[in-house]
Amino acid sequence: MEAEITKVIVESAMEDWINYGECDVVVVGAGPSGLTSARYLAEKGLKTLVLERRLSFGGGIGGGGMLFHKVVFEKELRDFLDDLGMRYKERGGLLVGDASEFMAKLAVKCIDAGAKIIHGVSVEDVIFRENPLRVCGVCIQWSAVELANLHVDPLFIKSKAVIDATGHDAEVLRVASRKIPLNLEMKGERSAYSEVAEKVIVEKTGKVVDGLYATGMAVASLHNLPRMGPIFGGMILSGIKVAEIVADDLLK
Ligand code: 48F
Repeated sequence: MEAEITKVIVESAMEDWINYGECDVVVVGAGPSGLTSARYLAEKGLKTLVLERRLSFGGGIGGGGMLFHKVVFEKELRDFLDDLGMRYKERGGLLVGDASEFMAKLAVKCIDAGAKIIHGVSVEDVIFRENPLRVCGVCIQWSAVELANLHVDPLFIKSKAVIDATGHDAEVLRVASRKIPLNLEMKGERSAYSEVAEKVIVEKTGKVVDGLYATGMAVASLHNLPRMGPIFGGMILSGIKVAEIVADDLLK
């Protein structure tokens, strides 16, 4: 039986890798903005792959606020949370719920919509072409290799769109800004100003260059926007917005 276990796992995994070697959208990071964007893209019928460095979902959700296991939302998020099946209470003009429930339900919606999520894989670079300049995929590596600091060449995924949903570090934008003539200046995020941050992060969400898009805190790092702490309305609305922009570009 052991031989069969190995064969079935390796064969099935290889089928996925071959199938997703070319896809419509690669979402880098399974935090709130990445899971939300992937869900909406998959719902629109786009072949969507989420690559997540860690072996878990949710990015910054799981830590709640300073490890208190709760996250908050603006009241405008009520319909979104109801659709998610998320339980919450209204308190102090905000909605509050369990971080664990939020990340689990975001992930379930994303997977049920048809997005493929693969854990333990890190995006270390992008693929680009010139004339016209565009991003057309990512270079990937096992996170274990990255953590072990081994010198191992990456493999590649071709895609029509890449979304940086890597959070505060904006890793995809950062590597692209160093290696591609994009004239991108990564200014880094600013100190906390929650109510402003929640709005401008959504306003500034969108395309960076053909084939490359940003959502969530990566947008704050790119545009020098303030941070907001453990309130998640902006992350969700940013994920929905980037999905609309990418779908408009790919389905037109
Ligand atoms: O950090 P993260 O939750 O990003 P987000 O969607 O949400 C930010 C909030 O959690 C919070 C906040 C606002 O409320 O301030 O911090 O913008 O999720 C980012 C995910 O991307 C993964 C990382 O492990 C995390 O799960 N990630 C980061 N870099 C890479 C990556 C990479 N190079 N390759 C693959 N995954």
